[in-house]
Amino acid sequence: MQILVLTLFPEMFAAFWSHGMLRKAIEQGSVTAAALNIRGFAADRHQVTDDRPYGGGSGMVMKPEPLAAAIRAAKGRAPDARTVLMSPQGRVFSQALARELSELPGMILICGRYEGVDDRLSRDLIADEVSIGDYVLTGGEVPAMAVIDAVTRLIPGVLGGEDSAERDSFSNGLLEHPHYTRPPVFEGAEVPGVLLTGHHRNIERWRLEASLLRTCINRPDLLRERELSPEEAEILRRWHADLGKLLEKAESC
Ligand code: 4HQ
Repeated sequence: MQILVLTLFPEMFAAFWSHGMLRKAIEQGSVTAAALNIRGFAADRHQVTDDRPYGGGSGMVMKPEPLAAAIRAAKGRAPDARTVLMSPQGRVFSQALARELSELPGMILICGRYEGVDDRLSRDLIADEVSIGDYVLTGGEVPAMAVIDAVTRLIPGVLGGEDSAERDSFSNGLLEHPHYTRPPVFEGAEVPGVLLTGHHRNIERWRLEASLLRTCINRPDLLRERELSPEEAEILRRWHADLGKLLEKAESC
């Protein structure tokens, strides 16, 4: 996948792509990544990229001409890439959207600053708008990094053939089960015994039950939206029966 980022702060991305899985993906050739400075596409001597808002008010707006020139230059370098503006008005980012984007040949991520970009830009130069959530940031750079991180780990070959991307929270609509490593006792807290038995069938069942319990407690909204597997339904029915018995006892109190 070809990734181009348009930003006023390209230096923010240097550390981002030189670490971890993204660095490996780039070395491996599965991903190419570059950040282009929007300022370099401003035509005037002072390379101005912002201006005062029509209609008045506080803050500045990103001028359309440098951004349009930057997007056209990026499209020249990555003709098949989708242009995506990072914006609170965009489609809310999710694992499903990450998967959709991971199937593209490329992404041109446009990062605004100040109050945002001149709205006339969105006409034909911007194919998609993505928000990483309902909170206000100072720029699109952190959202672009979140999108790149979530998307690149789904590109075939990037995770190194492991199945962890598939099992992660949200790829199956449930939160992940808890994880443990050595030592077996940490500050008095033990690792659940079943995980030390080597009984894979029991371990899988324990993990599924732990996933369901976590999701039930922390994110019941996820559980409501989800279609249960027969095994999951069976676990919920058992909880229901166990709670029913406890209630019967409570009612006689
Ligand atoms: N922005 N998800 C960039 C965001 C945002 C978000 C506010 C985008 C500032 C200039 N972007 N403008 N949330 O808060 O994507």
